[in-house]
Amino acid sequence: MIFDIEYETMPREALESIQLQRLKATLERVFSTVPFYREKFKACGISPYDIQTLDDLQKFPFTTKQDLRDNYPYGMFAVPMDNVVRIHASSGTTGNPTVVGYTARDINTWATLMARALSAGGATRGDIIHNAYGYGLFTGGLGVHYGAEKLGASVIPVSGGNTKRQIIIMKDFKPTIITATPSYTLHLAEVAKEMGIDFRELSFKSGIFGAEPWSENMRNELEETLHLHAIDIYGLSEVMGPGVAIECVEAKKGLHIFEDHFIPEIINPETGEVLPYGETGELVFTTITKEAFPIIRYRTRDITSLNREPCICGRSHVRMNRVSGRTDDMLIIRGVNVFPSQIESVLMKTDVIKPHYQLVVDRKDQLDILTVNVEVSESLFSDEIKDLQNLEKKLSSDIKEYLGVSATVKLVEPKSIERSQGKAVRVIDNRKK
Ligand code: DLL
Repeated sequence: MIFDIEYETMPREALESIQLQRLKATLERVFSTVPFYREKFKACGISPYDIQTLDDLQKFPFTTKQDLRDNYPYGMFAVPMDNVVRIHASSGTTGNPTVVGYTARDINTWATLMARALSAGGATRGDIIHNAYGYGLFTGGLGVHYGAEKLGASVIPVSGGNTKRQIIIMKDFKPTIITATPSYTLHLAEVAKEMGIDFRELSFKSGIFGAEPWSENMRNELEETLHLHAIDIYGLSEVMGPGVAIECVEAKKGLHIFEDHFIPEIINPETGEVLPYGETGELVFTTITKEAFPIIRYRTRDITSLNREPCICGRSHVRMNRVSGRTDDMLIIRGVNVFPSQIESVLMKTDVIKPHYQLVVDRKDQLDILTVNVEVSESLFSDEIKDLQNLEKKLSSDIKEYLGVSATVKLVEPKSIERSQGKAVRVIDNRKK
């Protein structure tokens, strides 16, 4: 179902005219209210009043995570704190967290976009949504929550953790939609099994999975194991939170970006050059309706490409392909670029492999050593050592063949890799220690 038929199916020309008008207003506002933008625009010799076409946006400078950290905590806010009704922050492993704010109108916009997103993923007012994204400074829990209420669905604000209780709730409350990270959902399924409950017999019809990269092969695994439509949802706190883009249940092929609120660009991460439609590079966003925390040409570090082909669902908004990884997650192993999700794709081609894996990188005698620890099914692990060794060799050679990188694959006991309640930790890079 399309939640907002007018905006979501708007013909390109009308959409671009709205984008231009909103973009101008946003640029003018940040110029007059945020010293950071004013100084940056002046240093580049550009004025928001010069903008004539959408392409003129390319003349404006990028904003980076470092800029947000430098202006910690509230330096990039475009409204007085009196008007801010909510604050979120991303933890970040290094440096200051990034802090974002919302006015009451921003919260309403976000709820509407999340209602659109949930609808695109198959939810209706009749659904019961088991929301296992974490509630708190992370945007996942509250973002989905407000959207579910806006849609008129019933939301169970279960948050992450307390896994056994979640299974009982799923059995008794009969939710029809689950919202969680894909990795935590697999953990839920695993714990359900231990408790003698088959996920496939629960009442789920869709799972709205995001907040971390996951592969197409992982989708197949999720759909088979859980017996539901596995839908990819994307977002980031700096731009809003979840609901910046989502796949439609009809096509499940690329995520529609809500272009009446966000302008996407793809750039070459090394040179900053804007790339044509279809090419792969770093995703950059400009928000055009946000009040408290507008952001101009934000470099997300996420790698993807854009697709303008019409979609069978009728939405006119551009689609971004599945995010394959982040520029800062990319491992360089003896000069070869590798994303964890590419390794995941190779591993998941084999039936006996469970989707729990971790990459460990070490450096010995100036050489990078990549070890892939991956769990196998219970039955296989109790099989003969020789079978395990053969499978390890086969997986190593598949990784070499598909990705051109040498890796030692180690099959490990089921449940030996630590489970996360939110975003999975896929890489341990000991070179950085
Ligand atoms: O992860 C917001 C979110 C919550 C999205 C729930 C979807 C569902 P942050 O914590 O700020 O916000 O992290 C944003 O997570 O730049 C991507 O690198 C990654 N990410 C988010 N969604 C996806 C996805 C939330 N579907 C960062 N596929 C982003 C791949 C994703 N990566």
